[in-house]
Amino acid sequence: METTLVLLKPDCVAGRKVGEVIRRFEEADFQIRGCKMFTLGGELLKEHYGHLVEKSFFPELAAFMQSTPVVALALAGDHAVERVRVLIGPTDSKKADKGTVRGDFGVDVMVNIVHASDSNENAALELKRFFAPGELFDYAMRYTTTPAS
Ligand code: IDP
Ligand code: MG
Repeated sequence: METTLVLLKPDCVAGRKVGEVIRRFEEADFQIRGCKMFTLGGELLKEHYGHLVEKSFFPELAAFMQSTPVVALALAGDHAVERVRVLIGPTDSKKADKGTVRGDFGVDVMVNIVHASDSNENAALELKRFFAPGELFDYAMRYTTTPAS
């Protein structure tokens, strides 16, 4: 079992796709260990996208990422880091297959619905960045719903 960090970006929030995207993660057997909504502050954003701060598109990316609050999710599951990246598709929404989150809902390479950690090392750093220890939960799944027929 691994835990990975997902951010539902402003296009997801503004486009009212939060429920649909979380539904897909739950359907794929991921357990929500943490969930919170907040506006990304400038410093946090620079830390999170540290590999991109020197790029010419960074100001545009920052404006996009701060245009609405985002929703952070900590998702646990088997091979969570890799499986979530497969579910969301590649960075450029236009190159993402239909059936992936970005392929179905993303606009382009910047406006692409979700962030997800790309390695176990980054997942650990990003979970720490966005969740305080008391905001991540471990719980047993004792009660489940009956599947609708
Ligand atoms: P990832 O989100 O698939 O891991 P990264 O290369 O880490 O992709 O880039 C982080 C985010 O920065 C992307 O999800 C996207 O929103 C934005 N981004 C990446 N490349 C570009 C670009 O060429 N133009 C505009 N935005 C970009
Ligand atoms: Mg990345």
